[in-house]
Amino acid sequence: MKPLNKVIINKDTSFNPIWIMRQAGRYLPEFREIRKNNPNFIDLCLNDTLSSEITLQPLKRFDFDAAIIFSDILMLPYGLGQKVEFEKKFGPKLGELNLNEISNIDEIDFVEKVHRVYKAIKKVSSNPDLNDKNIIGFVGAPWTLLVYMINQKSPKNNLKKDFFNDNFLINRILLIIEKFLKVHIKNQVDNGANIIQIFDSWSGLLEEKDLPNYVYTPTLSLVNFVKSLNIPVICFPREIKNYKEFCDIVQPDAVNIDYNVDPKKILKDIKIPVQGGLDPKILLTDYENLKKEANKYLEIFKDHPYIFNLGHGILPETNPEMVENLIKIVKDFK
Ligand code: 1CP
Repeated sequence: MKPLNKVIINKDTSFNPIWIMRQAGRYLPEFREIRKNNPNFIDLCLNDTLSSEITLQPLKRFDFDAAIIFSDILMLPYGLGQKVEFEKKFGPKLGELNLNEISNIDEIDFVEKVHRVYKAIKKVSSNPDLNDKNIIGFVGAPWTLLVYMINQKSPKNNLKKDFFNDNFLINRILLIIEKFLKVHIKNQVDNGANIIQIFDSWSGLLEEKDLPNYVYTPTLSLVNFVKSLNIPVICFPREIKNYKEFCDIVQPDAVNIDYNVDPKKILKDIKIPVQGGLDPKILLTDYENLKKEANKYLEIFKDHPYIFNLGHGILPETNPEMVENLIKIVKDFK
């Protein structure tokens, strides 16, 4: 059995597997080297030779228990024909969203645009060195994708003023997103992904009254879909105020927590396996502090099925040596 499945399915508490969000990325010099010569980020994700190599980079250095495929949640709008670009120091920049156009996209058009992501997963999953590792496929949650597609850039500062103006449009787009997320998930699984993580990076932007329509209902539909494929599903409803309510309604197989929540409260409230929590900024401090903070999570969850991870993606300025230290701390704990 794969390490994450032992925890998620068997509820094994005798060890804590570890992987980290954005483990394939900018903190690694070998990634920056490839990135330097590949200025177009989407093209890089669609280059299955390079994207499979980037996926493997952190596993060559470190004893992680899972590979997460090098791609992006914004491959979905890209596959639907919306323009997606990444600008240095600015982040994602999306083109105008045309409902007529995305309504006319069919599954074949979509898969044709993104099939190289699946080819990369196939390459990674058929690598015998990864036989005892999980291969994590992922998608953005419908709400988070809706945010990028309508807002056309990161909502870091705020959502467009007229974001919620056209309810009809929003609900139509949500249904289209949900339909193609299922296509995207199915193809990742068919090519060897054996866990799916759903990233809802912007669920914290919503008021409580809007959660059922934008988060709970569409995410539940995806969670049920992944379960129907007999694959575990991990949800990350980042900065949601009520993780318990989310878990009660959406019922993922495991939940990733962000670094603002109190792990003791999570332990009390949540029965399903937990992943993550450590603030990525801790990796910018020193060994002693890292040990203290990592041990806090390991202690709190010592009798609860727990996958070690961060409370958000690793920061680009992280020293890879600190990742090495973290893995050792986690592996030596039990
Ligand atoms: O070199 C670069 O400039 C590219 C940086 C980068 C990388 C390495 C982006 C742009 N995406 C990725 C890869 C990526 N994105 C992965 C790969 C696998 C791994 O984890 O190693 C994953 C899982 C994602 C997921 C993703 N993309 C999320 C969800 C997680 C999160 O960070 O909240 C989101 C919101 C995105 C959008 C996105 N893509 C890239 C950036 C910088 C962003 C965030 C922009 C913003 O702040 O809104």
